[in-house]
Amino acid sequence: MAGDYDLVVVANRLPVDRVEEPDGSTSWRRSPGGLVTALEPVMQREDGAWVGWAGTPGDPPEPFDAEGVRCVPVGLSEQEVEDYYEGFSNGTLWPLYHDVIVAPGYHRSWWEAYVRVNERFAEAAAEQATEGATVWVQDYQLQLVPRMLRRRRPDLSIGFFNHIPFPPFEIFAQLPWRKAVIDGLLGADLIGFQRAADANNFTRACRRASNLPARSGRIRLDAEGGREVRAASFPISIDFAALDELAEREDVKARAAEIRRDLGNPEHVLLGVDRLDYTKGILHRLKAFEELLDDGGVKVEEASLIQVATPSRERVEQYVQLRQDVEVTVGRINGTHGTIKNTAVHYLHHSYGREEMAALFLAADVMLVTALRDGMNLVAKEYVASRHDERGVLVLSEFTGAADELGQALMINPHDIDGLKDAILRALRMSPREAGRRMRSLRRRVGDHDVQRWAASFLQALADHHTTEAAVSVA
Ligand code: ADQ
Repeated sequence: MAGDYDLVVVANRLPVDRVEEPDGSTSWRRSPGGLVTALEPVMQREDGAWVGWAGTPGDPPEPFDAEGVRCVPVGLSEQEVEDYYEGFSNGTLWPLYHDVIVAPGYHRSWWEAYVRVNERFAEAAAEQATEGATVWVQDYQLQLVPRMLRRRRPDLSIGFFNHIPFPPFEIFAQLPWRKAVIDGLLGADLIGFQRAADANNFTRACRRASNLPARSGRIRLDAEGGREVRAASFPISIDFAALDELAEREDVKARAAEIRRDLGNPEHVLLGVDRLDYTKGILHRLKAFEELLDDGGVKVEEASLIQVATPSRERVEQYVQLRQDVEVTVGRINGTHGTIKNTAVHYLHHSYGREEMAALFLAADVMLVTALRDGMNLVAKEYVASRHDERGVLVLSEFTGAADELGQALMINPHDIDGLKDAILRALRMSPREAGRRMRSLRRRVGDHDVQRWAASFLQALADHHTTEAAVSVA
């Protein structure tokens, strides 16, 4: 049964959040986030539908229209949230795909829930898509959907984008269901990754785990009449123009000045902004800052570190542990180095609106991105987009996807604490001239490669590939 929509996006979450109005009724508000921004114009132009979970367990609400997009909720039971979402997605795949920073759990009950829930998403997408439609599946929670969808609807053009890294085969090989995951993804026509290295890792996994002929990002499926799947990199980005404009607003600039004043106008403000996640290297960053205070490289009267850590996955064990470790560390640093007047680390376990985020970026002389592994890291790009004044220095981990593009940042290996300390000192002492030169180049890169361009280039590549394949199968 075909539906009405030419473009169907399938993602774990819908692009809207449920809000309770004062009169007790519920409404839907667009959730913050790059994916929504990137896809909204295309979705409105193309008659788009978005299939995803509404964020609360239980029966799903009926499909509805919000912000010009058809939203089709998929339901998850309480148990499925535990097994599919917190379990297999965030307790197995997330650590496995991020260099096993913590040990992944392998539980058959989690896998079974993952398969079942992926079927449900595929079913819902198949019902919405019109004959020959394009379906774009997002991220690691839904890797089986492309194959499940192709079985139901061979007429569709199917794309998949992985927002997180794809690990080297030696790590991926741990996964007891590795062949099923590869087969699930290969239901797509085009599989997009953040970095060329991720696409290579995937191609190699196809060869090693599934014995498939795969070369230069093309995987041939002889069992399907020689159908070819393409794997390539499409580095995601941000809405540069919107953030650039926001950071230029007088009220945002005034707020940035107020933040610095409230900190006591220190000479240097350093900033970290992350989901509270063990992949982000928050503890490494704190350790480097603490050692700089210990050995006098930085003085508490001169420098403040603001660490914004968004609450995340609070029911997953390793996240509970990380939060404790971060809070103990911040407490120790402030206890040792703080004075009545000066606080060394301002730790904020909150979410903020766009204006406040832009003001924080503008207030910071040095942005610290120290992830141990990160698909892209949008925060690095957001900092750059906010610095219309061409000031500020970005310290960036070489283990982020962003490092492939942002060569003018100060690159660091977060495991090398001495190297990280040196980079922080270098950032603090950098001449305005050098900082300006670097920032200009970073801004050019992000400005030219924004999220609109990312979405358009993925969809164009998918259309091109589908046309070529159709021509081959007719010939
Ligand atoms: P994340 O791991 O969530 O994304 P990131 O790319 O940095 O990491 O995106 C986080 C987003 O949340 C940013 O837009 C940031 O501004 C926002 N944010 C963070 N803290 C906030 C706070 N306290 N208040 C408000 N907003 C906050 C995953 C992958 C990344 C990949 C993205 C997109 O792990 O590697 O870049 O998807 O593909």
